[in-house]
Amino acid sequence: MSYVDEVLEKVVAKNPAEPEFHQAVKEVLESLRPVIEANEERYRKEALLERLVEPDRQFKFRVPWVDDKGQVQVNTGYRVQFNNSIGPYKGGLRLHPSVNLGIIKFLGFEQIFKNSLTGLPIGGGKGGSDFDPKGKSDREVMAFCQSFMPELCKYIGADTDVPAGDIGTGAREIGYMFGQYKRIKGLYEGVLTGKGLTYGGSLVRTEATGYGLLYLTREMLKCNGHDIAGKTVVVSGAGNVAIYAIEKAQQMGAKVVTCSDSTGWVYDPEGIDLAALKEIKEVKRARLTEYKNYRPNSEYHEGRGVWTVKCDVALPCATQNELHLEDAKTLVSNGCIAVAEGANMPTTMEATEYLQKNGVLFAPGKAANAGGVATSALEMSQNSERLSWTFEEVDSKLQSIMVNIFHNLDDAAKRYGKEGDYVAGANIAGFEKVANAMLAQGVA
Ligand code: NDP
Ligand code: 2IT
Repeated sequence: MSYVDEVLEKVVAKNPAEPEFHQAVKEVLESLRPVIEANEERYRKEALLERLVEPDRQFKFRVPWVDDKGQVQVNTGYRVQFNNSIGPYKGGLRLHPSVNLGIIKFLGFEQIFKNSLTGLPIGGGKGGSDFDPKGKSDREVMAFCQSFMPELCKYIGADTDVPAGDIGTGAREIGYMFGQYKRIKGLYEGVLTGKGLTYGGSLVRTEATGYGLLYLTREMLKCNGHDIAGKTVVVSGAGNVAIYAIEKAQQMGAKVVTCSDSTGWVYDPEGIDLAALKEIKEVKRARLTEYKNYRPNSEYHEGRGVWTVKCDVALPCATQNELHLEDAKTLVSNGCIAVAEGANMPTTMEATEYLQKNGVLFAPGKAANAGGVATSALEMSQNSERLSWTFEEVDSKLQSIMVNIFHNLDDAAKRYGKEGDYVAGANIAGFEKVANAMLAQGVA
């Protein structure tokens, strides 16, 4: 049996009931086959793949807190420190009722390669909780965050592990967590990124994932003879990534006609009204059903459906496995030319393969959404030198990082005879740096 197949089998056997983790490992290892085959003897002897798929350590802990009725609630907290061979662990905290160890492990595993692709010195980690911030008062969210941190703070630090936002964790949650870390440790350090601008945050971090997604998408389109200006774009999600992807797409002259949340989706043929969307989601924390009050000519539909809308470019920006094979078929038959993942692993493997086979340009999340974590690393740099850079300075660094990422994965794909396969390119380019560092640092 090939080394890759052997390791894939072991991952499933050793980590039962973690389907998302299996999926993430399978996608990466499948596309690394040519690299592994070229170095099989050495990698086997070094157990390089076994070491790569086993987190350095994982923490699971109780998070008790008191709700507004005086009732004690209990959630589960997680932090998985996956690989720190190229820098301190770095990755977000997801707060969503669906969170379990397998989901955090898939996200942490993806983060290793994503962080490597940024070219910055950050390792892979991820954490979160099954706590649902939706519908909770600010006081309840603070109570949760203040109970989450006393345990989490034992494992993190500016030079060891630096968490940030993800689904359900935005500036409000990061603020409460930072305040609690500071109280417990008595340390004012860059232990979290995505902080507010008055206490060590970086300009552009809020916008970074969505903006970065568009910088990479524009480069991918340009290198394949297309211009983002004038394109019709469909976006899923209505959170941090989706909102700033829509903003940048509009600034680039594209027309974005959809967005969605977990209850339904909006089709606005004249183009999404960004000010209305920001007010609904960022200020009121309300449902998309409200969008029609601002835009009477738009349509609201329950359930999922953004991929049925005719488009040139599709940007999944909500969550994992939200774009299925059937959706991919619809996109292809509607003439879609490019899909770029703002979310982590939003496209199933079958859908990805179908899109690629049918000539759709496909940018995987670990490359396309790397602008968020890259700007987090820029926030870490600013915290270390105790300075703040201007918006223009951070934004221009973000642009070069995203353009570089695209060319790195394009080149890596070409080196292995897989021109245009950006999934393979991203996995190979991300892996090479981490593998070199692991081998250089000995058995660890
Ligand atoms: P937010 O919490 O800000 O927004 C998430 C959006 O996706 C919301 O509109 C939410 O709807 C929707 N959503 C979440 N879960 C589901 C679900 N199970 N089914 C349907 N819709 C869902 O999160 P972000 O925008 O930060 O994150 C979105 C994606 O981008 C995630 O995959 C995340 O891992 C990834 N990502 C985020 C980065 C960041 O910097 N924030 C960086 C790189 C990747 P509702 O509000 O109704 O739940
Ligand atoms: O998935 C991701 O890259 C993030 N949620 C951002 C992580 C970070 O550390 O900024």
